[in-house]
Amino acid sequence: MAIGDLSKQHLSLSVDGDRLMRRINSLAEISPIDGGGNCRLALTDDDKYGRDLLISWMKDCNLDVLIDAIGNIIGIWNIGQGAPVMSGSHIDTVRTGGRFDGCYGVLAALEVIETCQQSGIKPSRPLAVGIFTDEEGSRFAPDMLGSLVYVGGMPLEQALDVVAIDGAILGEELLRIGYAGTTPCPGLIPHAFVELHIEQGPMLEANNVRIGAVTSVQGISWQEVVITGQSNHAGTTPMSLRHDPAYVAAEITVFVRNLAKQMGGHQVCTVGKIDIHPNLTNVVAAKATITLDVRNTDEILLQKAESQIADFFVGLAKSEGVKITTRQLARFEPVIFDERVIDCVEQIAKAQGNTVQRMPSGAGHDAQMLARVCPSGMIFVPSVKGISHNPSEFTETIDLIAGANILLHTMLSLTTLDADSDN
Ligand code: HGY
Ligand code: MN
Ligand code: MN
Repeated sequence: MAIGDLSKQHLSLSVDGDRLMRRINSLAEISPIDGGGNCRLALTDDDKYGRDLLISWMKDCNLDVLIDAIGNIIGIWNIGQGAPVMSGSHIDTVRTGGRFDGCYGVLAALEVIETCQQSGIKPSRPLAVGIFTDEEGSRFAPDMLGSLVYVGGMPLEQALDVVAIDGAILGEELLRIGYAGTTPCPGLIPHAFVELHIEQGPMLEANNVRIGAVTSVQGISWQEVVITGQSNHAGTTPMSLRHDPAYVAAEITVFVRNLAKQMGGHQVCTVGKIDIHPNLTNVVAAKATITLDVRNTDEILLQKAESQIADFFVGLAKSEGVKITTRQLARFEPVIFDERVIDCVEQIAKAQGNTVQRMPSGAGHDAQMLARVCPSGMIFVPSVKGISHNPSEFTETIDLIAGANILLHTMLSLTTLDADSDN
């Protein structure tokens, strides 16, 4: 897709970088943690305070604000006709999050709309910014839960019944923080969707490239694995008589790491959580609960990894005399973005004098859900040292503003995207 006429007419138009940075830093003052990041787990009070702040900024821009039944917030500048061009992301964080993951994309989208409003531009379509509930999935699995419900990928009732890692019920938490909205799910289908996000990986920095025109999002498989053995005395129980879940958890952790190394390519495997019970020095554990995060850009290879892990569990349960049960927490196939959106991002990035490369996303994003219902894509800016899901997550201001300007012109271009033209 070529750069849209509206964008061409206003190529000199750019965002107010100071205003964008002020908002990123103001939002980061809610639930700060050491190291400059945030802990704003989905549907906690801190998430509510962040939501409240964003809605106040949306209202300052005279947006129509909708809150849907899963708590997604959609701010719409109702100009022009038809379905909106939408951008957005999330403001919930992992427990040790940075200030840019998700928040940058939401605030850049708001900045784009405010810039257009102030410039007197009259897009032919509404422009919208979405804040999707529980993108991280850290508290309520799966990740991208809000955008999944938004596009009809999970029934609302099923989502409202999800139990958090702390035992809370999602629907009750929505009511408690006052974000059980009345707008129905699935939501308004955008004309097109584009998400701006930090890369959260090392590729752009390593290649000394400023912008990523994201081509796809890799497949994601999350499992909770519960290992039940026999609790016993650490001093009296001979090694040959043990059925030790802590040991089995360690074996699984080593196995999945070696599997990823052996498969190579984009294969990644992570044991992020290990809970041992009773978690005492002189007690052979009764139970261990771990989580597996397994990803690959190739669905067949992802399935291969999953089946090798399942086979390993069968052998291990037998040899160690333990019971291993699994629960799927998330399973999303790889998603390919719309060629026209990728093309548009790439052309605009170049037209604005940036280095740009096409690349897959290692992280999951709300855009991968919106891609189920409309032409979608993503724009990446570099993460310093490739670090994210870590309070020290950082992106240079010049890159943040460059990304926002590409978002501005991509959204304007997408207002003239012919939905019927070939992808
Ligand atoms: O898990 C992910 O990739 C995203 O951060 N939710
Ligand atoms: Mn994110
Ligand atoms: Mn994240």
